Amino acid sequence: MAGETSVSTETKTTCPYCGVGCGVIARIDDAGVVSVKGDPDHPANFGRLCSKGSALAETIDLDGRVLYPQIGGQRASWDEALDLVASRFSETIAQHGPDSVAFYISGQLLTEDYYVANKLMKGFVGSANIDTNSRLCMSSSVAGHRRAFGADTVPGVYEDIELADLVILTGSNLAWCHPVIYQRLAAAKAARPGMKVVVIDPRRTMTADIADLHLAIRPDGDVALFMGLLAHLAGTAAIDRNYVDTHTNGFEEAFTAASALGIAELMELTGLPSMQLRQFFRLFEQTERVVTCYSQGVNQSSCGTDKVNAIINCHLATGRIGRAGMGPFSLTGQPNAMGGREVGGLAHMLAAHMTIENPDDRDRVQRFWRSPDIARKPGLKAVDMFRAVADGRIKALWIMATNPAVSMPDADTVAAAIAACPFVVVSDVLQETDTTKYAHILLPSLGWGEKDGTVTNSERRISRQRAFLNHPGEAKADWWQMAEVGRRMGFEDAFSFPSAADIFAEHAALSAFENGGSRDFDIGAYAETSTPVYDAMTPFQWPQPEHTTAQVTRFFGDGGFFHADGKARFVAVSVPTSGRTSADFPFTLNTGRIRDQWHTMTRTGKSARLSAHIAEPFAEIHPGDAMEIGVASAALVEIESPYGKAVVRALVTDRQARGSLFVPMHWNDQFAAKARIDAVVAPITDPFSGQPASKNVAIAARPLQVASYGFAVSAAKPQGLDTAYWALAKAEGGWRLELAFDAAPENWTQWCRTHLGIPGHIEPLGYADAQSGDLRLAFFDGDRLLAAFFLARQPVGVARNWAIEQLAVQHTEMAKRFAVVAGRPDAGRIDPGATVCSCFSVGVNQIVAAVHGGCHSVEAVGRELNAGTNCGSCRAEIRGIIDGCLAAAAE
Ligand SMILES: Nc1nc2c(c(=O)[nH]1)N[C@H]1C(S)=C(S)[C@@H](COP(=O)(O)OP(=O)(O)OC[C@H]3O[C@@H](n4cnc5c(=O)[nH]c(N)nc54)[C@H](O)[C@@H]3O)O[C@H]1N2
Ligand SMILES: Nc1nc2c(c(=O)[nH]1)N[C@H]1C(S)=C(S)[C@@H](COP(=O)(O)OP(=O)(O)OC[C@H]3O[C@@H](n4cnc5c(=O)[nH]c(N)nc54)[C@H](O)[C@@H]3O)O[C@H]1N2
Ligand code: SF4
Ligand SMILES: [Mo]
Repeated sequence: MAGETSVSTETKTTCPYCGVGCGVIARIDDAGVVSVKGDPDHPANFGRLCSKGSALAETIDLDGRVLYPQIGGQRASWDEALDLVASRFSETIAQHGPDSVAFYISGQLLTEDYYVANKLMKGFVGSANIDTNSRLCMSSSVAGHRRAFGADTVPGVYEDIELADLVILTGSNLAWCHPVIYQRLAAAKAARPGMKVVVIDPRRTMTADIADLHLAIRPDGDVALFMGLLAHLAGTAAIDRNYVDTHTNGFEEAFTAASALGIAELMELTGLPSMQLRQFFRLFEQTERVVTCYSQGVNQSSCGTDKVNAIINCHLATGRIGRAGMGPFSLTGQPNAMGGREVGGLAHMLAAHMTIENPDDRDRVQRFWRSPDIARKPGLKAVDMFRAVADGRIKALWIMATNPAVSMPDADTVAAAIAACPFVVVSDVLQETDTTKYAHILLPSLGWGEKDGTVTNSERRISRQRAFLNHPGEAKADWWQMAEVGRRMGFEDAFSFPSAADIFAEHAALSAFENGGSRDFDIGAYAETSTPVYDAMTPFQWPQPEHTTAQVTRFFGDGGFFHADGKARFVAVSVPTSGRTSADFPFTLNTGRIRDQWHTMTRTGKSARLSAHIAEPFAEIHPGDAMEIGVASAALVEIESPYGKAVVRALVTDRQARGSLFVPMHWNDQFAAKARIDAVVAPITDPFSGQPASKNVAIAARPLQVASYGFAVSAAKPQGLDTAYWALAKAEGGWRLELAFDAAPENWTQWCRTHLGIPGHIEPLGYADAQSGDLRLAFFDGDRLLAAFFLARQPVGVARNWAIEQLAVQHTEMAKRFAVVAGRPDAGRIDPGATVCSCFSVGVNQIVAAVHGGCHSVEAVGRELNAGTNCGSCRAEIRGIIDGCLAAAAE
C-alpha cells in the first residue's frame, strides 16, 4: 500500500466553522492530498467532528479564489493597492473627519487580525466606526452579560452540559449548528437516561428529537416564558436567598415585573398550554443542576437582550451559576466571535473587555498603545453603519471576511449602499461574491489552512489555527493588510508587527495591563509569547493571569461580578409589545441554518457531499398554511415583505408551526435566482444591542405560477441563468440545477447548448410528450454524459442522485443511455434518494430499504450501511426515517 511508505505531515489546527471550536488534525500525504480528522486531545471535541468539519479537505481547492490584489477590477501590485487604500482613507479623514470612514469585519477573522483592525480604527484613526457581523450574531448576549454581570463573561464550560440533570436549549438548533456539543449531550443523556432535555423552538427541529419536552413557543415568547419561570420559582424553595442577598441586586424589581403576568397572559404570549408551562416550571424548580443554552432564537430578536436577561435572572435567583452542571450558556456562532469580543471589535467596546464610555479605560488603552488619539464615543452599529454608508456620511469602507450584501437585513438596500459608496475595499478569499462585486479594491486574503493565529470558542478556550498549506498566489494575512495600511497612514511604530505571535503577545499584555483582577479577560500568562511558544501553544481557557497555569475555570459560583459593587444585577424585563404581522403581511418569517451549509456558502458550497444534503433554498411551511395559500408540496413559493422578495421551494411539513415559514439564510445570487432571504428581512433591531431581528419578520407568501419546471445535471458549470427560478449545487462530477420557466424558449436544445455548455456538434438523445408536456434531453460525448435535462408541467419527479451518478458512469450500451432519457434507474438498481449521511453518501431510499430489511435502530442501520457512524450529524434524521417507516408499517 502506498500509505505504508508515504511520509505525511500532520498539523494540529482548529475548525474554521462554528463556535464549538473543534480541534482538527490536517494531514498531507506525499502526493499532496489533504485529509482531516478530529483531534483526540482537543478538549472541545475529543476527536469528534461534524459533517462540515469532516468535509474541510473538500473546500480548500483554489477554484474561484482571488489570488492577487485588484484595483477597479485590474491586477495591481500590493504596493499600489495598499498605498491607494492608505491615501484614500487618510484623505477622507482629513477632509471629513475620522467618522467618515468605517471597517465592517467578522467573527471569522483570527484574534490577531481583529486586534490590528480595532487598534487602527479606535486608537489611530480615532473613530469607533468598526463593527462586525457579530452584531448580527452575539451582540444581544454581550449586552445581556454586561447588564447582568458587569462584563461580557460566559460563566460556564462545555462539561457543564454533560454534568447537568436538566439541559434547556432555547433558540438553538444544536443538532445542526453546534453538532459536536449536541453529540456530547446526546452521549451524556444516553449514559445517564435520567437527564432531561427541553427544547424551546417554534419549529420542531432535529434537535427536538432528543428532547423530553419540546415547547413550540410563539415567536419571541421567550421573555414571557422566563418571566413566568422567575415568578414561579419565587414561591418555591428553589430560590437561593443567600446567593441573592450576598451577590446580587434588583431581585425585587425583577420579581415584581415578572409576577405581573397571570397564567392566561403567559399562555397567550408563549402560545403554550398551561400543562406544558407548569411541567417546564416544575422541572426547573426541582432540578438543581440545570444549564440553559441559547443561541440565535434568543439573540436575533428585537427583545434579544431582554431574553438573555430573563434567562440569567432565573439562574441568579437560584444561585445556579458558575458551579459544575449549572448556568446560563450562550453558544457562540462563529469560530472567533469570542476572540472578536476580547479585542473589543464591536463599535461600543474598546479592547480587552474595556469600554469606550469609561475615561479610565480610554486613558489606559491610549497609554498602552501610545496612540495619538482614541475614540471617545461608541461608533455605528452594523445596521446604522450601512445606513450611514447609504446616506453618504461614510465615504470609505473596508469590508473584511464577511458578505453583507447577503447577510445584512434589508440586503438589497445594503448592497445598493455599498455600490454607491465612493471607496470600498473588500478583503476576501473568493473573487466573486455578492459583496466583492462592489469592491474598488479587492484584496486576496489567506484562508483556513493558510493562515496562522488564534480563535476563542464558546467556553473561553483559546486554540491555535495553524497553516499547513502554501500561500496561494499573492494572498496575504488579513492582519498584515491592515498593519501595512496603518504603517502607510503614518503609524509605523504601532503597526510594525513581525508576526502573528507578536500581535498575540501584545494583546495578552494589554489584557493584563493595570488589571489586577478588575477585568475578567486576563491572559497575562501569555504576554511574553515568542514565535516558538506560540507555535507550540496548546488550547487553554481564559482567564490565565501572569504566573498562573491553565485550569478549568468557571465564573460567579461565589459571586465576584464585575459591576463596581461586585454584585450581579437582576434586570426587570418587560414583555415585547404585540406581534408584527398584519392583513397584508400575515405570516412570520423565521430564518436560520441547515446542517451542511455555512452562511453564504462561499466554502461549503464547494463540496458536492455537503451540497447533497439539501440542494436548494426552501421554505418550511405547515400543511394547513400551504393549503390555505394554495402552495402544493415541492411547488415554488414567493415570499414578500415591504423590503424585498425571494423565491424558494415549498417544503410542506408539520414540524413547522402554523403561521410561520422558515427559510435558510445561506442561498445567494451565486447559487440561486432570487433566494437572498435577507432582501426580505426588515432592519428592525434590539434597542440595547442593535442586533437585527432576523427570526421574526412579517411577510406575505403566495405560490409562484410558472409554465414549467426543470431539472438538469451538467458536467460543465451552468452559465447565464435567467429563468423564473433556478438553484445550482455542486454535485459529484459536475452540477445539479433546479429550474422553473415562465415561458418556453424557442428551442430547448438550444437553451441547453447555451446554458449547459454543450458543444454545437453534439445532438441530444431526446423524448418529448406533447400531451403531458414532458421533455427529456440527454447529451453524450462518446460514452460520457455531458448533461441531462428534464422538463415537466409539475415539479420534476426524476431520481436526482441517480441522475447525478450518471455523470460519472460510462454509457457504452445504448440501453444505459436510454435509461438516462427515461430518467429512471435500470431494473435492479435503487435510486439512493436525497442524501442523509453526507460522510458516506447514503440516501434516504437506501435507509428505508435497510429498515424494511430488518434494521430497526440507528445502530443497525449503521452496521448495514455505515450511515451515521462517522460524524453522527445525521443520526437524528436516521432515527426519524426509522420511526416513520415503523409507524407506517403499524398502520
Ligand atoms: N450548519 C451550520 N452551523 C452553524 C452555522 C451555519 O451557517 N451552518 N453558523 C454558525 C453561526 S455564526 C451561528 S450564529 C450559529 C447559530 O446557531 P442556532 O442559533 O442554533 O441556529 P439558527 O438556525 O440561526 O436558529 C436557531 C433556532 O432558533 C429558532 N427560533 C426562531 N425564533 C425563535 C424564538 O422566538 N424563540 C426561540 N426560543 N427560538 C426561536 C429557529 O426556529 C431555529 O431553529 O450556528 C453556527 N453553526
Ligand atoms: N436572515 C438571516 N440573516 C443572518 C443570520 C440569520 O440567522 N438569518 N445570521 C447572521 C449571523 S449569526 C451571522 S454570523 C452572519 C454571517 O454572515 P457573513 O459573515 O456575511 O457570512 P459568510 O459567508 O461567513 O461570509 C464570510 C466571507 O468571508 C470570506 N472569507 C472566508 N475566510 C476568510 C478569511 O480568512 N479572510 C477573509 N478576508 N475573508 C474570508 C468568505 O469567502 C465570505 O465571503 O449572517 C447573519 N445574517
Ligand atoms: S461542531 Fe462541526 S463545524 Fe463546529 S467546530 Fe466542530 S467540526 Fe467544526
Ligand atoms: Mo453567527
